[in-house]
Amino acid sequence: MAQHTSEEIFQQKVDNEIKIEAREWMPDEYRKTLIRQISQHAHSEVVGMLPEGNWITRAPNLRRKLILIAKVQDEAGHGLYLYSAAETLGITRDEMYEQLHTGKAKYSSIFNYPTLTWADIGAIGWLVDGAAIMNQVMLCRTSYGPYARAMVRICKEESFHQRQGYESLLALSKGSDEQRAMLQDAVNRWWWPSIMMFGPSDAESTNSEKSMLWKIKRQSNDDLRQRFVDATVDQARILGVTLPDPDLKWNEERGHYDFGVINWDEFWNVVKGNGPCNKQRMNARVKAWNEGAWVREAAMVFADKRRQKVA
Ligand code: FAQ
Repeated sequence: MAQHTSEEIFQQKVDNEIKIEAREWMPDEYRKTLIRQISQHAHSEVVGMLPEGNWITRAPNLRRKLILIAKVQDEAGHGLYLYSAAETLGITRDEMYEQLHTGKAKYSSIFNYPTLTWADIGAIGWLVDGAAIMNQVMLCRTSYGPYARAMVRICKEESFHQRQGYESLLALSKGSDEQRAMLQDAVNRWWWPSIMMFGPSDAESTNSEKSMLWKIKRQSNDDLRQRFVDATVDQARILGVTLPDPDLKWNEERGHYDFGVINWDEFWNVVKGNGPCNKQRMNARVKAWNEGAWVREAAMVFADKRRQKVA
């Protein structure tokens, strides 16, 4: 009988939709790319709290404030599930934070844009959470078990976030001329960065080939981006806003919307740390880490004391 290599057995499991679990053999590159993607995803959730947190004290009424607080807390929770999933692969949480704080690990480009008005909070829910779900639904079926299981709950919460964002924009769309203008301005600023969230084009994506083979990713960056555009155009119509792309039009032959050329220079500039808020975001995270040192220390002492008591 032919002997199978560990790599062949691993690939067969992936091909047969059997989840890979933490203690099983996996190629080093699979482990590495999962740590990279999951930790960057976790960092995105945590940094993603900053632009929204900025509006908690200024939400227009109590209901909106409660919803926003709950949403920001959800994002913290998503970060924690994801850090835990990454830890199962043999990296510590401190190492992941270190990578974020030193700029070695990326986080989503989208969170380097400012939230200038209340409408930006709705636009984040509608467009940013909308793009996030479009990308993340496939991750519920990703080949690595702990990541897939974390994503099930995250997607449920993200889809609620998307709907609350849309509902809050719908309220603005029925409001005064000023409110409608604020809504349009937010959509004008968030549309292109949301399209960019899906990452570079398939031709430029360095990780996709391996990630698709290993079923970490199941759909390409460009396919997901197209699905997002197709789904969003009708929603914009209902809101009564225009999308800031003169080339956006239905293509009967393709059965999809065509859209304009993405400004990839802007995307890479933001990814490399030169976006409007990169420095501000990183300073806020490093400050929170430094100022939280006493909490971590106190928690460790408390845990040690409890352990001693139990023993
Ligand atoms: N920003 O080869 P690919 C959220 C990097 S969570 C920055 O195509 P891959 C929730 C990429 O890392 C949003 N960098 O990479 C929320 C790679 O560099 P590396 C985050 C980006 O991994 C909502 C290089 O470019 N979601 O929004 C970006 O196969 C509201 C080449 O790219 C996830 O992380 C970008 N946009 O595909 C929170 C989902 N795109 O690492 C608060 C999980 C690409 O080799 C409020 N991640 N790069 O140095 C993924 O699905 C994938 O990692 C992609 C990128 C699709 C993001």
